[in-house]
Order: sequence, then structure tokens, then C-alpha cells
Amino acid sequence: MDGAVSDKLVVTGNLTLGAGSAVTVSLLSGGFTQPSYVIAECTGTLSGTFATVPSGYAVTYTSTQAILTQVAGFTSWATAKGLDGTAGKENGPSDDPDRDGIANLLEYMFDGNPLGNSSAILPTVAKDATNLTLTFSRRDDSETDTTQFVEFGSTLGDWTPVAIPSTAGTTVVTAGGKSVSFTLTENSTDPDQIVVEIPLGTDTTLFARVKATK
Ligand SMILES: [Ca+2]
Ligand SMILES: [Ca+2]
Ligand SMILES: [Ca+2]
Repeated sequence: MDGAVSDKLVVTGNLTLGAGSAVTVSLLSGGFTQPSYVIAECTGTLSGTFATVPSGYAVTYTSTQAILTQVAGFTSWATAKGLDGTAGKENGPSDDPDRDGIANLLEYMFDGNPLGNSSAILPTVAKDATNLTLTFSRRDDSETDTTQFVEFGSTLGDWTPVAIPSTAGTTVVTAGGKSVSFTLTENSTDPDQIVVEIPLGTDTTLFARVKATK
């Protein structure tokens, strides 16, 4: 894909897609800017489907065309935020083109700007006599294409992971001998607000962090 244009397979006659057919997407400097691209077309009848489509993309079919779209998720977020994979606009999950210390995948999850300082999106941390509390926002579309954890530990080398739920309301998960409470406010299609309370228990020191993988 290169802005308004893309490669296209043009067949005179029928086109049958089947086992062994695969879509490979290469984003050139123009990026994936159109809502969809016709990637295969025939003058006869198209039948079958591509056996392999890269994650983050979907192909729909008519009787004569195969049409590529991006599915909602990290890839389309990155494109919409101006990350096209060029120098200074690196678009990988672990890239940090704005060098604010927040990798793109966390910018996505926390609803940051991958091309500007986003320190305000980082979880806030509070500690009282009972709990260590983390508060942060999470985009809805990040729930389905990333795996998200809160990790805690009494040292920096001994983390206990707890999966962040996607159900509104309060969910208590027992892990590492602690009952960790997640309170999720959905905010409709706006990013969720998530409050995580980790009981201190007998720990005098407790560390916590948020982690996302794709
Ligand atoms: Ca960043
Ligand atoms: Ca940023
Ligand atoms: Ca929401």
C-alpha cells in the first residue's frame, strides 16, 4: 500500500483462491490511507478466499473483487496517528518514535499521542495504609488485540502478573496471596477508567507496573 495506490492482481477469466494463497501487506511511504483497497480483480467469477491474511487486516469478497481493509486495532490506530514506519514515525509495538519512554503499544492502550510527549497518560500511583492503587485509562479497541496485565512484587525481580479484566464494575482476582481489586468504568466508547487496588498486606515495599503484549 502506498497512499492512494496498491498492487492489484488482475485476472482475465475466473479467479479461484484456495490453499496456498496468501496476502502479504507492505506499507510504503504513502501508508495505508484509503478505507479499502481492491487487491484482486477478475473478469470472470471470483471464488474461494485467501488462505492467509496478516493480522490486523481483513479481506472481503464480491463476485469479481477481493478487497483489503484494516481491522480496528493497533495497526489502524498507528496509521491514524500518523505512524507510517518511516524514520521518526516507527510503527512497531515496541517502537518509541517520540522518545517519551512510552512504547507505541502502551501509547495505544493508554490513549496517548505516539508523536508527542504523553507522560500524562502513565498510570498514577497512590499508596495508603491499606493499598497500592494504580489508576489509568484504556482504549476499548486495545482490549481485543493486546494482552494486558498488572504486575506487582515486593522486589523488582519477582513479579506476579494479574490479567486486567474487560468487565465493567469491580472484579477481584486472587494472585500471589493477594486479592487484587479492579474497578472498571466503561465510559461508553471513550477509554475505560481502571482503578487497581493491590493490598499491601505484610509487605512494607510493593512495586507495580502495567504491561501489554501483542
Ligand atoms: Ca512514545
Ligand atoms: Ca507519546
Ligand atoms: Ca469504554
